[in-house]
Amino acid sequence: MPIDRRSLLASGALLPLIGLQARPAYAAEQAALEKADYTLRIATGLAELAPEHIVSTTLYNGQFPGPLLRFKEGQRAVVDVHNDTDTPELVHWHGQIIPSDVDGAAEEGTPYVPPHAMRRISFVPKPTGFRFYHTHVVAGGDLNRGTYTGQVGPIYIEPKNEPGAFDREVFLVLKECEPFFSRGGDMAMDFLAGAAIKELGDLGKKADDEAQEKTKGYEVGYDLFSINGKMLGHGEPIRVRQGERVLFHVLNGSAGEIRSLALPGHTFKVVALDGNPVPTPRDVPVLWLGTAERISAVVEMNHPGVWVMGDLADDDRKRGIGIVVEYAGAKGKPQWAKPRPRPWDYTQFGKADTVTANPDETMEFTIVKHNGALNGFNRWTLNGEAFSMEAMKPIYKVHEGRRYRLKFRNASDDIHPLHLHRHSFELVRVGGKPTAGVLKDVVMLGGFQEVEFDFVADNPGMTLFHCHQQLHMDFGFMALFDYA
Ligand SMILES: [Cu+2]
Repeated sequence: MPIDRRSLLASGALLPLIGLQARPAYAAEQAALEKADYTLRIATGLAELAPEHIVSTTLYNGQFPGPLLRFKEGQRAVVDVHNDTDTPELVHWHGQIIPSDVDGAAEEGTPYVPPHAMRRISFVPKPTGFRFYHTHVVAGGDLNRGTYTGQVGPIYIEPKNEPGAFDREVFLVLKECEPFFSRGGDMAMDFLAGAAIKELGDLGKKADDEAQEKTKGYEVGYDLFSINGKMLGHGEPIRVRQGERVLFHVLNGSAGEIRSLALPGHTFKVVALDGNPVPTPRDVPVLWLGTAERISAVVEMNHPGVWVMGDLADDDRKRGIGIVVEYAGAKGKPQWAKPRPRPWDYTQFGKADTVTANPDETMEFTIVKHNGALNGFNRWTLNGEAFSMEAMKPIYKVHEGRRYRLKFRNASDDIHPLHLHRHSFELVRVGGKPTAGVLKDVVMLGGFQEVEFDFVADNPGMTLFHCHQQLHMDFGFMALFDYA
């Protein structure tokens, strides 16, 4: 009797003999028959932020921001990524603990989606909560590439049991458009808790003195700002009823800006940071989010009116970064009032008992800015080394199962949203204060400050660490970890 492949595979008893060779072929065949859970199509398109402001950029499925993708905990997901552009693309599944070949970073070995081609991606989504997806290509000096485009979208990974202490969920994606190069910026810098460390200031001054270029490098500014793809006053308002508890999932989808968000007369009860529930939920008047950070916060709608929920920066809010919140029955022009400033302190959401497990190893990184060192762009070094996109060398080795403490010392005046791929980390010390129990994948490090966080090496494979400011990561601020 001739044995064809089908009957061979159908005969369970033979499977162990076929072993590893036959399985991938079988899996690929099965996958081809399977319908993808989601299809993402990367292509240029138009985003109408307002009738007078229509932007041409690269989008997912022609939408800005990209569609909300919902996954289920523990349930394998299949996503087809079509690249209709002329350049290679990568979709990064930010904040998920998944293998390197699907994570979406070339530095980790994820294959690109070639121009005018499709790549099928499959992974088991985790951890639960608010995550997001975005492009992970290098932009360098091209403001039509990378996260300067409209390639960003929210993800929610549904837990098997949702506590659900809210009436309604609203996702907010904060994002800028029309980037341009400038010298110097006007970003808020004084909102983080903690004080500058003199030694780091001295190190920064030394680097400034040694720099051949005496002018600071380029920064990126933006003309237009949006929430959920619309400038303030141009999208649908968030319609609420008195007494409602609204759970906001806020994502800073910027390429490099820090954002704040306030709703006059209301407070946010922060319940999760980067999608991970915090040990101590707290009421705050203003949310602060570094690039790529997410905050989930409940607002009790107990102050009827028509309000502007917006950024504290007047210029940016006037150019679009806000959304109207309208109570049922309320009328009139949307009102804005700036809340009194209060420092943003991650440790307030931590455990009262601040004892964390001891690390097996500590690694220290000193961050230095070299003004205008790369054709007018600032060059960034970690312990004297700028990441080389050519060499892509994993300098740092970790051992599976061990707990690592990473200590970052910032000898620059910039705030850096530090991001570790494929792992969550626990904050240990921020702005001089110890903490425990706050799990994140991005943390802002203040100018001339230090931050310490721990991660357990529990997801083997190449692992990228970088500053989430596109302009910083493209000019040296990256490091690659590999499992020994
Ligand atoms: Cu940075």
